[in-house]
Amino acid sequence: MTGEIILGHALWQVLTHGHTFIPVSVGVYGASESGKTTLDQQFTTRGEIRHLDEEDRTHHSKNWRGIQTMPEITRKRIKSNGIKKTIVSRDIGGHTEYHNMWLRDMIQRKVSTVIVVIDHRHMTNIKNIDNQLALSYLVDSLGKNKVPKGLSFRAWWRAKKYAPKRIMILANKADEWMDEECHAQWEKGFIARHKIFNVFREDLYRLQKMNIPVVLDAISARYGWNIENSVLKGMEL
Ligand SMILES: Nc1nc2c(ncn2[C@@H]2O[C@H](COP(=O)(O)OP(=O)(O)O)[C@@H](O)[C@H]2O)c(=O)[nH]1
Ligand SMILES: [Mg+2]
Repeated sequence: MTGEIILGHALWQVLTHGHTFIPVSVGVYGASESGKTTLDQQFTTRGEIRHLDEEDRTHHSKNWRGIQTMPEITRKRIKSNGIKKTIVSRDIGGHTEYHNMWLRDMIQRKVSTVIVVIDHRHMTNIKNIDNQLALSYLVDSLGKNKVPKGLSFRAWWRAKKYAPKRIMILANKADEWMDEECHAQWEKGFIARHKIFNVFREDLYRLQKMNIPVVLDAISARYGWNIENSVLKGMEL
């Protein structure tokens, strides 16, 4: 009797919310210290995330063939304004020696949504181009259909045709760089025009040419501001 009720309930869940349980493969990439690990923890835990120090930076060891071992994949439920989704991602480091892991992750898991986490370091120091390098690595690789090391034969085959469905560029640490005027701009839906994104415009046009839609938004991973909302909104594209 109760069994039937439970089964009935499960069936009802699948029929009404089926799509929310189909996990979306999300790839989170970006320069070291832009806030990828904090974002990963925000998806899992929510609330204020403790400050992460140098010893918390994400690193990966190599196997006997000299290929870095991928971290575990984790599943997270996100919701905003009544929309729910399950996302699957893993937390990869941002140092340049890990850039090829981003590409491998994208192709291996057929990532449909790429999130590039940037911060405001290029505004506080125009000589710092970490954020620009991270994005152009991805754009270059997609443009050339670059095949990373360490793929299985099947994934290698797929690599030549792979492209994500959308790319989201999330300007993190908004608690530090967003002022009143900018917040008003964000509320009106014009955050894409903010100067924090100016250095990326060339790469954004390149993505447009590849028919990959790009969404720009501001977040604060550490304080949990506009996280789930921006990601779910971006996925509608
Ligand atoms: N102010 C502020 N700091 C943040 C935010 N997100 C991350 N951080 C800090 O930025 C540093 C790097 O974060 P981490 O998540 O380790 O970056 P990762 O190297 O990209 O994984 C840490 O000191 C975090 O506490 C944010 O939204 N606001
Ligand atoms: Mg990290």
